Amino acid sequence: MLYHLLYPLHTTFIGFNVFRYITFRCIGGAVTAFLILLIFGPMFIRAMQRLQIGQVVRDDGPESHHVKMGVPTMGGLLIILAVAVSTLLWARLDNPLVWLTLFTILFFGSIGAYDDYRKIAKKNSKGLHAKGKLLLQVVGASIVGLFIYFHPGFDGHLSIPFFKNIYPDLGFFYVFFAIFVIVGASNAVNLTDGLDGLAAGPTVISAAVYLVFSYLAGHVVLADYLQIPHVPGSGEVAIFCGAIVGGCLGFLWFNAYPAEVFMGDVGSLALGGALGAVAIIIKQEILLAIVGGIFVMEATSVMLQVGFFKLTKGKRIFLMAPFHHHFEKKGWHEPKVVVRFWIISIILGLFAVATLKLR
Ligand code: 57M
Repeated sequence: MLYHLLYPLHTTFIGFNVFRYITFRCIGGAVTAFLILLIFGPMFIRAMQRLQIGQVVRDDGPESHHVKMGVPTMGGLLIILAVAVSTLLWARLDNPLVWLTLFTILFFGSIGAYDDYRKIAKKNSKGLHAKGKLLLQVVGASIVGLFIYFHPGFDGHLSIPFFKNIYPDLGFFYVFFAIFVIVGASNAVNLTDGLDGLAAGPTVISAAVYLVFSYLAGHVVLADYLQIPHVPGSGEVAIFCGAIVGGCLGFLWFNAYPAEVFMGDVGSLALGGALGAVAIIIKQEILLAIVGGIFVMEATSVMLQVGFFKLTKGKRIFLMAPFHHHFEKKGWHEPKVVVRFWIISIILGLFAVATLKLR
């Protein structure tokens, strides 16, 4: 919005020229989202306490989690609000890709909010039925997939990190692939969100890496030089990524151990879905498995554990899945698990950036 309001004034005052630059608006978006969380976070937490919107902690989890009963949840509402407000303020509103990212975060956030509401309103309820939740996620992801498919200049090729000469064309099947990526990312972030700061940290790192890639993909010269797909208009998506970075950093301020607030499904499903959608939009889908390696590892640990558990009628690979619980059960303190997962996430993020030159 600021671009449309202030950039035209650059003929009167040259300083307004900065609104033309995506880099400047990315920083603006990140700072705005961060400040929204920092300023409204305490009010939000107090309101949730007053409304008794607190976490219902399952008693079959690690014992150290029992003290978390009643911690205010649904902090994701504030993250989504911050991301939406700062994207609307700093991005160009004549760009359909910006609206697509906003649609995704709101759609997946609504699924999560409904799920959280059911868990909180009916204490001890497991929330939305797994099949119903999956169906809604598939609906949301299909809309994104079809939008991309019918978007002018659609390209069904996949870009494979490290291999510049291998780019299989999926044609219409790209829509199904997009559904898989978005739904998978949404659920993987949700599974990861089980320790203080564990989902928000890697989300900051993933969004920061995608900020860089979105900017590069939108820049015809840089994209050509780095041999990555050029997606016209995707530079504006970098502003959305910047808002996620700022919003999640602001959230982390309160979610750091010992957490004063959890993001709830409203946050985890929305952020995961948003990361998946960005990966699809800028055609760096496979890269998400590297950047979001922590989310992939967490989801894989659940699949292995559940599969093995069913196959052997009760035996386990990990002491508990998702595997952050495994380390807790082994006696690691919660912040140690979280910081070590962050370290892995940072290394994976740097590795993902390195793929730009290693091809
Ligand atoms: C939701 N939710 C957290 C919070 C957060 C198939 C199965 C593996 C699914 C899985 C599952 O349901 N995962 C998704 C995980 C919950 O956090 C809330 O949920 C939101 C995210 N969706 O924002 O609102 C708890 O996580 C802790 N937490 C923090 N800090 C945070 O910042 O400490 C969350 C955020 C909170 C809090 O304790 O209450 C959750 O873990 O429930 N199921 C599981 O994860 C369960 N695993 C399991 O049953 N494993 C089995 C196998 C055979 C399936 C096994 O390994 O034996 C575990 N989760 C719990 N207890 N709580 C184990 C049992």
